[in-house]
Amino acid sequence: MVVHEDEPFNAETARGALAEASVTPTAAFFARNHAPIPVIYATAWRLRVEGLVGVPLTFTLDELRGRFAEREVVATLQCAGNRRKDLLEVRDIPGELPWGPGATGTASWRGVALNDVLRAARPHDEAEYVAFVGCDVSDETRLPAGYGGSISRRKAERPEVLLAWEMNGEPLPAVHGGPLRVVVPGFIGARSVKWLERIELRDEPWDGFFQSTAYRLLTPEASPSPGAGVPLGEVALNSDILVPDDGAHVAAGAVEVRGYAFAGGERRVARVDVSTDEGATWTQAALLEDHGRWAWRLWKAELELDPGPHEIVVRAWDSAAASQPERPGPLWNPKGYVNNAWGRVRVVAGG
Ligand SMILES: Nc1nc2c(c(=O)[nH]1)N[C@H]1C(S)=C(S)[C@@H](COP(=O)(O)O)O[C@H]1N2
Ligand SMILES: [Mo]
Repeated sequence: MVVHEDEPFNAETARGALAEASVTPTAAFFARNHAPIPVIYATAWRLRVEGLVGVPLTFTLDELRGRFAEREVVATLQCAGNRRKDLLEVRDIPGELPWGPGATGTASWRGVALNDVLRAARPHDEAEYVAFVGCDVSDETRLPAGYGGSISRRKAERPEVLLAWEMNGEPLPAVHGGPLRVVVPGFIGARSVKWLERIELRDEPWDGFFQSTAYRLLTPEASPSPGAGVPLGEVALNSDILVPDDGAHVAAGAVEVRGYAFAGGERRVARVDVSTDEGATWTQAALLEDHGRWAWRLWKAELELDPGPHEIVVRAWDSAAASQPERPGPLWNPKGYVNNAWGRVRVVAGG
């Protein structure tokens, strides 16, 4: 892993490790934390469901497991700051971590459908948003409030949105939100709130820092403030090259190129192309294992490289026939979110 910060712990998966399996091993899975990992005593932990509901509820983990049907979803999590590094080359973004392409990963998550729990609480009609609040407190907010975020009730009621206590068949590790986290497939990682303690049904989006001020897309000249810009939800279609590594020396001749492509929201990855001539000509990649609509696709392609330096680029297409912008420059924004430009690595082929 590439560790960006020890406290709070922030680390991404190295390119090569990410390419090894289409379900990322838990030990290699990126960690994005805005605050120190909270210490939670499982026996004292409770989940509360409240706000605009007819029946406020409180659960222990055993009660949650005993009362609702268990479900499993293979889903990709991706931080909105993934690949910020390329945006930083355009202009500095003080105070934000320089994520490469490894602030993403795919796991199988097991838990209960959020919707089953919501139904038990009988939400009022005007409850249009579902907010999630964890128990970690970040210095960034300058307020004694836990990390939180919200999604629309429409998304919250979909069967893929889980309250998960298991990751890749093991109890959810503390660093990934154990004992319980939300998993919102297709949405930016920030909405998959870890160390979940409270679900609040609301007639407005969550008003905490990480919904109102952070994780919003601003124009280059705007500055982050509550309500400014567009709140991020669905992940934008993106792809990158994982093998060979950026800066690698490879043998000239046939070179295997591998990477990922992820279409957020409800879209699917339809096609992936790679190029060694800046997109003048493209070679179509083969899509590997399909883990269903909420997971990325790893892909591979074979390219012929003459001796000398090369830049390999990748672009994906989604099921709505959308593709990716060529350059990160026009995507620059003050917090450095959503770099969905073509993936690029520079390699040197040896004769
Ligand atoms: N309580 C809490 N939940 C959180 C965060 C956090 O700092 N605190 N970080 C969010 C962000 S920005 C991302 S990208 C994902 C990362 O999940 P992971 O650390 O399991 O990879 O968790 C989200 N949930
Ligand atoms: Mo994130």
